[in-house]
Amino acid sequence: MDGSTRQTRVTSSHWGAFEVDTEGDRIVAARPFAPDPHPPAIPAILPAAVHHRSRVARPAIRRAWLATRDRSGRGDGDYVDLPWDEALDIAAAEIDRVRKTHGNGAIYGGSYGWASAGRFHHAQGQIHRFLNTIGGYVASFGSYSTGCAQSIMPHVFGENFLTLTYETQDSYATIADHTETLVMFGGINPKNSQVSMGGITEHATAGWFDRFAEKGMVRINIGPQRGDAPEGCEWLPCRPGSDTALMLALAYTLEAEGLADHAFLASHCTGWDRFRPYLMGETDGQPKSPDWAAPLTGVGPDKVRALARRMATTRTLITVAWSLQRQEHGEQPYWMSAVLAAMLGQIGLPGGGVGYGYGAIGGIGKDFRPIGGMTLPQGRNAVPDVIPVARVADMLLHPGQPYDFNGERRTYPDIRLVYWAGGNPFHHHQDLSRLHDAWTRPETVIVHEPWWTATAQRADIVFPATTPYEREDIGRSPLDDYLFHMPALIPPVGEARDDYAIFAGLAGRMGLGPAFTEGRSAADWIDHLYAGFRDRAGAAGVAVPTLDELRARNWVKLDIAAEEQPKPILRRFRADPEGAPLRTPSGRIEIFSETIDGFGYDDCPGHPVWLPPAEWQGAATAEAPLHLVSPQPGDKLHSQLEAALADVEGARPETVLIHEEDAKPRGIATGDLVRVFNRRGSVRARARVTSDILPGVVALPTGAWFGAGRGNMDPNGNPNVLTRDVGTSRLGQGTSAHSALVEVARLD
Ligand SMILES: Nc1nc2c(c(=O)[nH]1)N[C@H]1C(S)=C(S)[C@@H](COP(=O)(O)OP(=O)(O)OC[C@H]3O[C@@H](n4cnc5c(=O)[nH]c(N)nc54)[C@H](O)[C@@H]3O)O[C@H]1N2
Ligand SMILES: Nc1nc2c(c(=O)[nH]1)N[C@H]1C(S)=C(S)[C@@H](COP(=O)(O)OP(=O)(O)OC[C@H]3O[C@@H](n4cnc5c(=O)[nH]c(N)nc54)[C@H](O)[C@@H]3O)O[C@H]1N2
Ligand SMILES: [Mo]
Repeated sequence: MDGSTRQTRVTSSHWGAFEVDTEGDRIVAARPFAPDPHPPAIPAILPAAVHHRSRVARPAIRRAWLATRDRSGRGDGDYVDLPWDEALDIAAAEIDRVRKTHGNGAIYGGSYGWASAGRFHHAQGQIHRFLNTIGGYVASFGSYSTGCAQSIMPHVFGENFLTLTYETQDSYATIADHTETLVMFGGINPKNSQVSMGGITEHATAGWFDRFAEKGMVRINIGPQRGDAPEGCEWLPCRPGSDTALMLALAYTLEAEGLADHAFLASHCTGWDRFRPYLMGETDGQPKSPDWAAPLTGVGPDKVRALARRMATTRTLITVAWSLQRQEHGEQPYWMSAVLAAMLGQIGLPGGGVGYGYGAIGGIGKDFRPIGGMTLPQGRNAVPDVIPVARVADMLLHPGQPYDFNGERRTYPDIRLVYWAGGNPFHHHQDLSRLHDAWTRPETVIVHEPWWTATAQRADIVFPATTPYEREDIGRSPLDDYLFHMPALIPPVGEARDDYAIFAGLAGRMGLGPAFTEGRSAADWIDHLYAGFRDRAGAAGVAVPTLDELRARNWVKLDIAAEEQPKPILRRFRADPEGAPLRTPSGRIEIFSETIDGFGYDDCPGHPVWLPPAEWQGAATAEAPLHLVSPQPGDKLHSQLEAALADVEGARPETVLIHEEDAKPRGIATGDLVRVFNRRGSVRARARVTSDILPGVVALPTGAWFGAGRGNMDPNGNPNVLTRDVGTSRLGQGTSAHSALVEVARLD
């Protein structure tokens, strides 16, 4: 022990605040933050993760790339450590070469990923500012979380999807007061609301469900897993990918039994007359009745009729998990849920209508006065090219090839250099073998990472980045009411540098130092950004301490609770559809969209329709008879902290849930090692046999580090070895992660 003092301070993260003990240059313990009523267990693993042997210690360059600019061997593990100056010289020269030879449009900097919670050192802001400074880059649109919804929902409600969810949906308080029936497609899972981008301090979802139960609210979880909603909710098992059929059957029942609100459909919607003939079977001879839907969904017709009647006669809120649009034809359940809610005529009423993403992140359902945030200005991107974020492998594999996206015909750019900071595509992208092939195309791949992730292991130049615990920052999210000073708890581990310092070093070498830094150190930027935030908050009537005061106090709770916040857009539209129209072409909710119809897409026509995915239980084969869903992990955020979690005895491979009826004929018992596989690849997993999952469905969470070379079995259990890399449709082009068929066998 060196006589250095033990210190305890609080910091923030995407999964909330926590207390950290340090001794000298080491983090020795992390504990829950006292004001948090339901603190997650995630921080406990932090000390082991921060000081893990898999930290990137020094700048590293792949030996074969350095020698011959080899592109085929990415993943070979053979690196040369270099001093910072030399590595930065090489990287700056290479970026310069690419932009001068091929133009900035040959640099892909979409760099998707969650990175860390601090506002200044957020890797996405840093990389985009840097790439804009040097002349621009090919960017990405949307997210893996909600990319498909971000494309379809503006056509339906006329709002940006995130504005719609964050600014028009009811808070849990309003739901508790008004909702009588809560119909949750894909559940609402407190496990997922542990996290929220930028931080979430008081974890409240589980507490709200206790309130809902006390109030006698009927809470129905529709989907493949009982565990997707808190205990005490009713579970209506439904096949993954079939929700649109179930929604259509509910809608059919409303119409057939005279329960639909035709007055609301006439006053607030457009296109009911175009949709009704499809619903009732006049256009295709197939009424979308509960009997029609039953073999598709697995839900009995009587249950559907009873639910439709209850929804029509009580204050009903339909909620839809983000997972429903992370699948092939994900546009349809999203659009159809809005049509179903419109038929109930409760949109804009407190505790009624439809809401998206409750439970997905902890910030949704909270209700705070907006006081603005704190972000590093990113500058302007001189390159107009943008790809839908989940089409990255298509882009690398097919330069120059045309593709459709939300009414536009676009062309994939010819990418020579890929730059990633703050994301892990070899964790998050679908069909990792295909991504591996795509990854051999660019001439150079540069990655900033604290850990040797699968992505870092496939980069030519790896810069070791600090974690948030090794640098000063401010923690603040618009969906949270706390403000944190995040102190540098320990010095950088190894030779790690902040993303800001790395980019400043590159910009300087390219003669653009002052343009990137504006002459500010990291501390100057934090001062500057904080001052702007404090001014805006002050203008909104919210007192925020000075930065020095905040440093001394470590954290404060902001007085931004909204007393029954008016949710303006849909409330006003309901009260006055002519005076406060939506920003759709018709000014109304679009049940039929002339715009979408005009695109002429057979995979997303002018009104919601049932379109089966290519891979789901309805298309099960002898080789791949089980539907794989790949939810978010409960014990961490995506692939973060995985290095240390994987060290825990028995933790890897990851656990796959399988129904007893499927386990039995395969001779599988809880604890058995199994192989989950399809024609795209195979992974090792550990079975847990349960009756809380629909027979024919297996669930393997995301986040295990992809640990295989191409074509080999992944020993750790990353589901993206198995998922299918296709867009949701030509409209949304989101990820189809939840649409995959697999087989499971015991490993002996
Ligand atoms: N099959 C399947 N796949 C999915 C999903 C699914 O449901 N099913 N979900 C998708 C969704 S919604 C998402 S959001 C993605 C998540 O995918 P990602 O956001 O890519 O996952 P993370 O593990 O959070 O990756 C963040 C990386 O940034 C690194 N990092 C952290 N802090 C810093 C920093 O300060 N600087 C730098 N340079 N690096 C840092 C971390 O070590 C980590 O490797 O996964 C997607 N993939
Ligand atoms: N602890 C933790 N929380 C997280 C994250 C994390 O990594 N860890 N990641 C965060 C991120 S980035 C995001 S985007 C959100 C995602 O939030 P969600 O999209 O809500 O979460 P998922 O876990 O992908 O899926 C929720 C459930 O949907 C069900 N499901 C899958 N397909 C279907 C279907 O076709 N129909 C129905 N009805 N149900 C289906 C599955 O059983 C699954 O358990 O979670 C966030 N929360
Ligand atoms: Mo996400």
